[in-house]
Amino acid sequence: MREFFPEVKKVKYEGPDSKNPLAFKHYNPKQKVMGKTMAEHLRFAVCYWHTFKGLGADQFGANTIVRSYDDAADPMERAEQTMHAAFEFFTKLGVDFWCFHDRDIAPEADTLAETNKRLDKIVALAKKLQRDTGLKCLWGTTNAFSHPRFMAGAGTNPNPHVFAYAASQIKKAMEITKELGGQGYVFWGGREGYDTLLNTDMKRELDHLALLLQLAVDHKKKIGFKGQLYIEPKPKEPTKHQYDFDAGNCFAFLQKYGLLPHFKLNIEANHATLAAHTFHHELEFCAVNGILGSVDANRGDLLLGWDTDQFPTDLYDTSLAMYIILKAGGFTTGGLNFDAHVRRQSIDNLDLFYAHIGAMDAFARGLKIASKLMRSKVFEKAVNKRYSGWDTDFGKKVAAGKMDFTKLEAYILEKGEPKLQSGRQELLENILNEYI
Ligand code: XLS
Ligand code: NI
Ligand code: NI
Repeated sequence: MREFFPEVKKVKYEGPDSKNPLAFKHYNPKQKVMGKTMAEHLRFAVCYWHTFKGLGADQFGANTIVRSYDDAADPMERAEQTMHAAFEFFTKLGVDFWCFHDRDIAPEADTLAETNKRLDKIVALAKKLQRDTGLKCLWGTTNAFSHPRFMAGAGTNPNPHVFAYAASQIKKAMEITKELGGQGYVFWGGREGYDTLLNTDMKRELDHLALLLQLAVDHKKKIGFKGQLYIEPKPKEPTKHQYDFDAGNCFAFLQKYGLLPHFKLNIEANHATLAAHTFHHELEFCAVNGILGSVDANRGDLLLGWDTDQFPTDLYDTSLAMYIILKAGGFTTGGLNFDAHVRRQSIDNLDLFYAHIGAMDAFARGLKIASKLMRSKVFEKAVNKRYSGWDTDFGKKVAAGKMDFTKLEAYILEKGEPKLQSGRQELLENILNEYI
């Protein structure tokens, strides 16, 4: 068998004192943290698109990265080699999951029927490689945004012919995800938005987007696909305004159209910051509303206003993210998918390994820090204290809706000004630093 990543045999855990850049210092898959192994908590996935198909091209320049699996002249031979290379990488790195778009794994042919035949061929290979290696599919998705036919959207396209194309593509992508035992299926509305309202019927577009999702729910049932459906919010890019702007926006949309029971969210760190939220905020919003599903683990650059999809290395981010995930009871079908790509100048195979190793270690440390926060309950205690007025007889009566405006006014007329209390932000930030 041809080896595509000969530089690395197998990435192992060597502990915090190791100086080996190709070893984990913190991610020890079998180590137990709060009753589960690190691997069970973190459920790491490698994404197919950036990792194997992203070769460094940007809006200003061509590919910079040359990979050996990409050398065959025939597109299907290239797709098969890429699949072999991907499973070699997954195995050497030691992740349990992978994620893909339909168009990442097999190139489009001239007709939908031909394209679907290609998909079947590649999916048979992927299924065999999953069996051989024990790898699992975290989620599949459709690329209904790259092809020119989707320039004005997929579900939100002004032309029903394009809507039908998107539906056909999603149908097939759900079927192959089921075939691969996928634990989830993601909808990221790549061009489901608008660039100018002067040519846009927003009401229709929102209705049609909801309809497409409802048809997907129906098809899921029809084929007996058991995976969790997710929406991945993003506020902008490629369109100026995306309908799935952020978690709050998706929550309202799902409720309005009666789709809430069928969907959870896939929160991407960089999309949160593009929406002027923190990653932490988006995760907490999902957790308190019962829609926390899965995570696209990456980071942006606050000095750049776009989706840089960098590998996560910030311990504050990973610690606070894992803290919320642990508080919410941990992942069930979801996991941490590295929707991230190496920088354009990071052209070596080794850079792909360094990127993933660093990200996995950053989340392993985040998990350890979060478990300490959970055990000490330091923030939980501070928050409970801050809201303790609501646990008094008076607070309970107000919360239960037993005090109308007149009674509340009478209370103030009798008691006067409330006593002020400090929010203690600086102290709490110092405490967080102690844990990190
Ligand atoms: C793009 C999105 C995309 C989704 C899958 O910004 O993050 O990669 O995760 O379509
Ligand atoms: Ni993503
Ligand atoms: Ni992104």
